Amino acid sequence: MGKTIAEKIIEQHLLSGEMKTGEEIGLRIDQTLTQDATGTMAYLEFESMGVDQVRTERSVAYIDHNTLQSGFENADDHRYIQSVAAKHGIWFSRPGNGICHQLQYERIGKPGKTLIGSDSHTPTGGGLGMLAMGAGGMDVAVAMGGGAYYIPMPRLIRVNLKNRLGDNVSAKDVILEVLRQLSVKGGVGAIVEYGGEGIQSLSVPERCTITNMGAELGATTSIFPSDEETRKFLKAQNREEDWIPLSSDEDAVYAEEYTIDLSELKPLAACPHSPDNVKPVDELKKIKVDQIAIGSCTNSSYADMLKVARMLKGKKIADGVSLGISPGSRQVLSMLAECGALTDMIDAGARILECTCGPCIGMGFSPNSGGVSLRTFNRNFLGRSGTKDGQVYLVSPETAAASALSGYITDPTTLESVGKVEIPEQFRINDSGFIPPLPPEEAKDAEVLRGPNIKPFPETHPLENEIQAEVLLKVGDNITTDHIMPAGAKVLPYRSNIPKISTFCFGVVDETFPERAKAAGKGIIVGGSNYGQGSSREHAALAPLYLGIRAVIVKSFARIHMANLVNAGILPLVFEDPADYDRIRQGDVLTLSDIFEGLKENRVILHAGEKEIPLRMELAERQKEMLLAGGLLKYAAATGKQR
Ligand code: MIC
Ligand code: SF4
Repeated sequence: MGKTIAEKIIEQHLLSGEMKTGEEIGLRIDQTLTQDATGTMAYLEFESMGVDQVRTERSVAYIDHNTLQSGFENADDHRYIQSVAAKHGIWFSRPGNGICHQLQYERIGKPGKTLIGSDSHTPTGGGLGMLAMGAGGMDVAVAMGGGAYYIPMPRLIRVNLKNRLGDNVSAKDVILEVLRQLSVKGGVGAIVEYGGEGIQSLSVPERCTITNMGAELGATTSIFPSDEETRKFLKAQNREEDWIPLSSDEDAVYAEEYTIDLSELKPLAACPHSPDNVKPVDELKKIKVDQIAIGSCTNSSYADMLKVARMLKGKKIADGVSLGISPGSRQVLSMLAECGALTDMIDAGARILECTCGPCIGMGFSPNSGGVSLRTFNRNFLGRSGTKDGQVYLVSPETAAASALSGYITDPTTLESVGKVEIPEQFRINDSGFIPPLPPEEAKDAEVLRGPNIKPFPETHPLENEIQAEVLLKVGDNITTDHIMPAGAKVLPYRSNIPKISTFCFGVVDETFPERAKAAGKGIIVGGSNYGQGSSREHAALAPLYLGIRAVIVKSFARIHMANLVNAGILPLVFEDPADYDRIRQGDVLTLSDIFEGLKENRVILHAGEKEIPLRMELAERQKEMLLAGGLLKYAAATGKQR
């Protein structure tokens, strides 16, 4: 039987398990990445493992999220990450060098390799033909130490692309269409592979827009073949030797198949507050826009920026609009400067922001109250922009630029075509933003620099046979990690300070939660389906852990968040009958007894007063051992195994 692209890469990296859908497999990891907001924790965890030098082919620590530095906290964290990276064989990417995913595919990623990153948009690398996945910081720490990365073997979804995109229609519209069809849950437990003759017309950066936002499908990852387009891109980055051909076999078998005719696509927008709330831009044209942000790891490539510059050239943005543009990397910014496109943007009235995540994670440039903000980003969850009632629409760079000119949401196909932007023959290469690690002999004596904002890892608890606790919070479906552990300029500086950051836990849902939880000392959270979707931030598990949460009971979990709960020693449980969700109220005292017996069958009975409710566990044997030990770090210390 023929193989899919993902199966070929998995087979070559398989350390344990069988490639049967749903069964746990362990993978050898070639490359890792961290960013600063998740990196401090990941490196503290890595240090606790006592490994001198990373055992991957390449590990990179990027600084791109927490770059505001409105106090000592972020600067201290950057200094800590730089020093810990130098000591342990990890490359360091300076603040200002660019956004991790953009840089990774420009300068580091290689087709056919495995990559995990402590960021949910790590699948961006799939546009280059990598098997690239988002993971919790602890899992990345383990992979840096040479340990396997474990996932349930995904099912394979194939998306066939036909024909070519029309004028001013964009790769972003392709992924918005996939989201419209599949929803934010449609990719859970799956890898999405793209194929068909339509892919030939998509450049690597365009493919990376699609794989990047595949994270919003809940997918484990997304991947494109590595073909002549890939070779062309790597050659223009002076890295042709990193190219290998990679494609699926003719008779490869997929669990689901979809076809999208690129020539029929129209500009689309994801409306507030979910990336799958997709509507044609044409239907939104009466909406007045306050703010526009162009950039993020989804749409900040040179080609994206050039299209925007072409649309803005010689024109002026509408008076009521504030336009912020953040190029994805120093390479993109310097090329825009060199060709004059930057001047076209500035002259049209754009504010040029740093080459960082910036507004995407509420690090400045928040909209006015109730303001409509059009963003070329990937997430529009409630409150993520930093303005709780901000109305964020996710659109293509073309739609963003067209709307900046008119002041209303505008269909860019009604304007003159910006034409196709081809990959340049040669990108501008300047790797001075990457700092290599110290040679191992020098590294031994190198000091790791820690600031006062770095607090110890919270205490975890070995799983007990009985948990009796109150439901401290009951939430609905599609709760994101932005609900659980909000980000933004006020909160992000405390990513290495769990006691402090936990005071913001569930802030957008119920501001009283942290105090109530702390007072109760022990508690349970109840949630709906797709609980924990979105970011990979393990803080969404570590803050509840610190606040005393022992179990989370939901209709279904998002993959990375469930792994993070187990790593933190919190018991994740799923209603056998989703209707039982309605039988529990916030404030109920619940008892889970005979948990050890239950672990054997992955099943436990919940007692809520007179009611008995059957719950399922979706735990691999390894995860059960981890819970019994009190989380991954304790498990690793006790067993001497990294996993
Ligand atoms: C995000 O886009 O939500 C983030 C910020 O990049 C997160 C990581 C984090 O919370 O630090 C992610 O996607 O994993
Ligand atoms: Fe940064 Fe936004 Fe991408 Fe997350 S989604 S990595 S915050 S640009």
